[in-house]
Amino acid sequence: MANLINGKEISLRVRGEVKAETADFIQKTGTVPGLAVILVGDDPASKIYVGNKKKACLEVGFNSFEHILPAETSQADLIGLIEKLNADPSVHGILCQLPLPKHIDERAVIGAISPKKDVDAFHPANVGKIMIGDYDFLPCTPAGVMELIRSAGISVAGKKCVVVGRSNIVGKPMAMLLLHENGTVTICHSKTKDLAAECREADILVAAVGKPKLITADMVKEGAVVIDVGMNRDENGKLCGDVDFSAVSEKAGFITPVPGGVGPMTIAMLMKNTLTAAKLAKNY
Ligand code: L34
Repeated sequence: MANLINGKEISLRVRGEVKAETADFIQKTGTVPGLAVILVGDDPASKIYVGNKKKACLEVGFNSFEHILPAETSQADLIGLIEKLNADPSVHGILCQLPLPKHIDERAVIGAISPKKDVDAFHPANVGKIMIGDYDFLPCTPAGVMELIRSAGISVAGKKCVVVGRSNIVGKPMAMLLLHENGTVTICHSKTKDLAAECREADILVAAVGKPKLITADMVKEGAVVIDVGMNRDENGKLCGDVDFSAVSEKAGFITPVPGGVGPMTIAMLMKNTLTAAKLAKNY
């Protein structure tokens, strides 16, 4: 039976550290870190994630500014709001929850956020900085995965790492962070010839596709570290990841659950990035 990597517990520890540092920062600068979160439309899952972000802000001592806009909001109005937030000194971090409605160009919106307030690290300037290893922010989900691996006492150096999924927000930056820690990294995707064979080579397997039970026990090496980034609903509406948890946990050495794995870490890392943004704004 695999060791469970408990994201809920680890995220609690990280948020506790951010809370203590925030109290110190406020005392020394008189500035309260502020995070603005924009949600366009009423996707039920996004509403839960945004709600969890607000709760975390209040818990660590940040100001939380929520902007809930109707699904019909125009791209120009959304970018107008972002420009206002860029200029607002009480806002240190800006996050526009994805996905956006189809009529809005995600790239244009991400590009409108000031790189200094881009606590998702999705802006091309920040993506480029990550690529060369000289960055202020790391994207929250991949950074959360690295923290889970570190907290479990697992070293990445020299390990075979397989990332399944190549999205700009998880798969690609995930591969880069594992590479920075000296992993030997393979990225798999829908055109990969033999996904099962690639996965079986992995000492560290990260699944970030969005397909329930894509990763089955036969695709996992005995004793491997399995990180499940998937956030899906199964046929009964129950939350599940990309990994067939019950079967894979018999074979893996370490495994993360869904819920209570990567999700809470994404939010903890967002808190860390927001504090970093506030420090940068204050030259602290
Ligand atoms: N801009 N858009 C932007 N930044 C992000 O970092 C995100 N992401 C992803 C979706 N869109 C985004 C998130 O916030 C995914 N994501 C996210 C955040 C939190 C949780 C899941 C996904 C989370 O709190 N998960 C809980 C369960 C929540 C539930 O009950 O549904 C967990 O324990 O996994």
